[in-house]
Amino acid sequence: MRTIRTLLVLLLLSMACAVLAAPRDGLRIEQAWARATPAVAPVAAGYLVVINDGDTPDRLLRIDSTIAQRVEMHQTRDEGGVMRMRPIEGGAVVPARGRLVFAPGGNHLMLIGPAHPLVAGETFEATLVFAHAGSRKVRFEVRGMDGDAPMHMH
Ligand SMILES: [Cu+2]
Repeated sequence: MRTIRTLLVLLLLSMACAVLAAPRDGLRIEQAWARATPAVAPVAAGYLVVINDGDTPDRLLRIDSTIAQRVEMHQTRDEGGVMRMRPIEGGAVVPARGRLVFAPGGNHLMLIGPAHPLVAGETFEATLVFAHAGSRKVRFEVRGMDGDAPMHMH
């Protein structure tokens, strides 16, 4: 009897842990950061990774933030040897059991018309709007400019 009760408690505990550990609707947002800007900059670049632990794909529709006039999602494409950037139309897909990556050299977030210069060490908040998961608040960390970062041309 005692053994059964112990087993039952253990079972309930493990279930509780599973519920606590389960991320809400399977999306996790990591490595949200933006690059520091000079005193006057028309744009700034931001990055983040969305990890989908679920079995259904989702779509990042838009990003709202008071840090800039607007935030665009850009993809980088090789067009005849020239790397060009274009807005991602219709939202960015987060594959099932996969990830959507915005990282230097590839897809990135373009902060058009920053409200103020981005200074390393500061943070700002943004809201990611997903087709299925709804709105998620994310805090971006501003990191220093490094010299070897590719210049941003549009
Ligand atoms: Cu861009």
